[in-house]
Amino acid sequence: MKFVNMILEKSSTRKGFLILLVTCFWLKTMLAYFADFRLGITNPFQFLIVLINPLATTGLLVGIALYFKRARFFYPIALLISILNTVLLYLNVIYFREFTDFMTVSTMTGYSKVNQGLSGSSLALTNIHDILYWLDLIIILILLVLKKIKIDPRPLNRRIGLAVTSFCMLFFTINLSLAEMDRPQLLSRTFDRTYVVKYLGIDAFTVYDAVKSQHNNDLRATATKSELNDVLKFTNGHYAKPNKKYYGIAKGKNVIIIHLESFQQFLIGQKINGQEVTPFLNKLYRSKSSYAFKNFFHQVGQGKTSDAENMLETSTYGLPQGSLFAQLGSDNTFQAAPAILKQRRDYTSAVFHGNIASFWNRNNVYKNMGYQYFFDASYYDTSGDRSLGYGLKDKLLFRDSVKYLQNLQQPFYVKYLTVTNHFPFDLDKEDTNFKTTDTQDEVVDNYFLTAHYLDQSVHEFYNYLRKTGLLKKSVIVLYGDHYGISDSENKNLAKAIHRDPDDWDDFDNAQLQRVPFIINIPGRKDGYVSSKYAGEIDVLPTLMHLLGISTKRYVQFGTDIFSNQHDQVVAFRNQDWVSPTFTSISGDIYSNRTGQLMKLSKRQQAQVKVNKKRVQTELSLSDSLNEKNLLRFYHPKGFESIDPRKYNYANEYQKEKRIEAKRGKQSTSLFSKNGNRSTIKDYTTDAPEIHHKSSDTNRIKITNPDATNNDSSR
Ligand code: GP9
Ligand code: MN
Repeated sequence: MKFVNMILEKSSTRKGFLILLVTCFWLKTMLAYFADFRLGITNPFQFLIVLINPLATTGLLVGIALYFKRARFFYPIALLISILNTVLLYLNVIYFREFTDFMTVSTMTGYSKVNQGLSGSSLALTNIHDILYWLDLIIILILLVLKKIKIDPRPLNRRIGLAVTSFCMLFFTINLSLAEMDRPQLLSRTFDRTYVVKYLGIDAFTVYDAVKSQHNNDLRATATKSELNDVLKFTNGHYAKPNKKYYGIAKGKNVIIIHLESFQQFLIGQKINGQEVTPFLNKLYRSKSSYAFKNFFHQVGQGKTSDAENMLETSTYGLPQGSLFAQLGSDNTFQAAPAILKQRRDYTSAVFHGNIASFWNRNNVYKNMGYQYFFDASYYDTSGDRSLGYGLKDKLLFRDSVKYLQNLQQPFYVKYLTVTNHFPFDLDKEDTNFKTTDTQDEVVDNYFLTAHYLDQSVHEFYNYLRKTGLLKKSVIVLYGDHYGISDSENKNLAKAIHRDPDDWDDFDNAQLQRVPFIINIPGRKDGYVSSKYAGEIDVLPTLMHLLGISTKRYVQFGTDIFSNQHDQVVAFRNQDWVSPTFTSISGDIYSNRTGQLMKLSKRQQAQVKVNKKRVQTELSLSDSLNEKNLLRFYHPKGFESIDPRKYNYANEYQKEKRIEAKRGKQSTSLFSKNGNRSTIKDYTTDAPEIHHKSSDTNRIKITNPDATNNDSSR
């Protein structure tokens, strides 16, 4: 009682009243953080940041009341701000329960087509403890009415208002610096909305998102159709017509894209202590049924995996800063592979990925791309040692996806996003017995371990494909999305790959941006390793032509690699570029033959100028297309716009089963074709985890990848 009286007494001064409001809001935020959101706190430092992050913004907001002298303004304003702040917090709580994501400004204003905001179902999303979000305000109001908390008529000096505002701003700066220490480029890269909330709180996230979406909206509002014409002029002029020899050679086949996380070309054929690191992929690379490319480059920017996905599926570039998926993907118009294949050849599309759906904003982007199914971490048992930093281990991803893969209608277009071979390349001891390098650089040594593990994972999956007959009905596309070893570690890597570290320079760094690109069409006998220069931007037109689908009508920046008109100048996102002859780094031109800086002849100068101009034009037109969302003005023949509201990634398995049942004898799923028998027993894996008993199945326990903080380029 004494304690209560003390609080009542203290709260009867203006200062005490504000402290009471801030404390209550802090408590409610903690309730949301720990009972409702899943912020993925992975270390004590993050825990500390989470504890302090609501303070600066709440103080700043509630502190506005200090600028009002009269009690009849001061009190209502302080209360109103607290109520509004609670509304924002609570809406996010409800929203998170439904979408495992935070509300963006475009969702709130109804601008976004993807998330319809909260519908009639919101009542069902309430929880008994929700009363706690409101109880404090109700009690405070009652106490004010009953005059238990007394109105203090004495105004505070205006200087106190200024002092509080300045202090809160300083405190916010400290908060932001701590956040950047743990997660460099937090705001410029926008990996995941969860990150921003975790480090800066809901209020800061909302303001940040509002500024960003205002910027996007401005760009988009002023965009005109004529800007689209500039893009069309370029892409039409750049179009490379298909090579008859390859056009349609994979017609009607299933497409299986295997995204090899952080997998670089130098791994192919690499031996460590006499052992091949990736024996299976090496075989596939050289197989007579594969078209493989040894001068294929990744072209990602800060959006890393998501940029690679975007290029592969839309043949447009990522953005100069940040991730296109995260920044624009929720509201962008895409004319992407899943939609085109559905509309032109009735393909079913699906993504299998063992990380949470909100990472890189995939849950929203995939809808805009027309993906029909998205099997994210929630579809797998990711408990215990089944997952590592970025989610389910690869061997388990491939194996546990069979349950869903076998029920997809054929032909299908599916993408496997692997994760285990990701920085910092952690792997449990039980998952490997590969004897790796001893470079003293743990990152380099571990990289070979996880790459070896990935190789085995793909091998096991291939065995399954062969056993079930899927293999010969499919074209399998394998590619590395970007580097795993960053430039700062390349010198340590040099030793391991038998190169001289003292001789290492920017030219060598650029050459290491090669990643494998293998198109495996089982049954073909004319495969080869091509030395043509190409990049991720070229995959979509290449693949579509193999499937016998013309691409002339679409806006695509890449060109079919098999075409005689294929453009071999590969643009990097920072405007550097490589061609079969030159490598351009920050304007310096190296000879690919000698690896040395070149003195250019007149003719070479002219060629370099042409290449440079093309790279710059291409990147800037791609940016204008995406930043201004110009594809909304473009209606290629037969392309039906995607309405993301028609897509929903809940209950995917039931959805598959419903379609199977509806189609009955016409069902083309592997399961139906197999006499309604499961093919899971055709899957063999040596993954030790499947023999473990785990107590809590289907719980996402993925830790966020914050170990990456020692390298801001990741
Ligand atoms: C996360 C995975 C990794 O889901 O795709 O993304 P990255 O860090 O490589 O961009
Ligand atoms: Mn990646």
